[in-house]
Amino acid sequence: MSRVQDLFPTRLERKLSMFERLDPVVHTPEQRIGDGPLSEEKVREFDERGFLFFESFFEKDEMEKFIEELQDYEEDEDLKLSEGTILEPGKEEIRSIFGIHEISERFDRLTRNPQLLKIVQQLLDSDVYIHQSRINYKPGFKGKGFNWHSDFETWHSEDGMPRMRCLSCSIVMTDNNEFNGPLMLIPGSHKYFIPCVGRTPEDNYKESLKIQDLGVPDAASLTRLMNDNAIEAPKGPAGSLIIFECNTLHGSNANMSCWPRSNLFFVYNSVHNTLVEPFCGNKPRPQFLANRQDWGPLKPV
Ligand code: 6CS
Ligand code: FE
Repeated sequence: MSRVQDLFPTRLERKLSMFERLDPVVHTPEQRIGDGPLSEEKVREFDERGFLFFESFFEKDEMEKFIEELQDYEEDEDLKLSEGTILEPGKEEIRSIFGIHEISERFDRLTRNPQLLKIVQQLLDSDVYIHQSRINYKPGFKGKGFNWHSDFETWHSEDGMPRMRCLSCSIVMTDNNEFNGPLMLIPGSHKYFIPCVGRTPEDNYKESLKIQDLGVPDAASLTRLMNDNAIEAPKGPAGSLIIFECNTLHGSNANMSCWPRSNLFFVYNSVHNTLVEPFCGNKPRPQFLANRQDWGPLKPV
């Protein structure tokens, strides 16, 4: 069986230097970049920096019902035992719930918010479907951090995502401040692919979703990009929105405050970028991590 060519080799035995990305960031042709809710200026900012921040994209009180639902999940012992729920190392608090849009009608409807969909389509220039959804709870005092990484490096290697035509919408469910481990991003880092060293063991996700050791860029590459572009940590009230490109380097610190930093993540993939066999050579990851069953274009509610 002919395999799709692997343009982004990673999880290697030997280090390969970073190289410039091969795909456009904004897939919409220049003459049509203004066709959508984002101004041309905002589209160019996404192209240049690899993320956008919208304070109070949704009103704080719109988040109330979502927060109540998340609090119910924290008390749901069955849900805590399901494979799509990842606990913090101490095995008490929930770290992440994957496939949240398949568990909850309310969250599913939110994936099809008309304004959000139009923005995503304006950037990817295509219909989209949900590759992955998750809520990262990051509870007060107990929420551990996430090492620097490119989501695309994992989704290409472990899920067989061919190209960079995918982005994440992260909706801030509880106020993100400088103390409770806000998402940190390196502006401009999406323009480079950093091959990572280390072969991927089968069922790697059982470890990587707690502490990611594989697919973490080397310190020299991170240092170069941080010195070139600094680090930014968008902060804002519940309802704020961060849109970041699938290859933008991001991570976050542990939550040392008493306030939870619960962020929702919807990953929108172009219907022209559907998954093939994982490039790392392992068996495909479970459906709650990488959607292989429903690639139909999302329609607004
Ligand atoms: O393996 C994954 O798909 C997950 N890992 C991280 C650290 N970010 C993306 C995604 O949630
Ligand atoms: Fe990530």
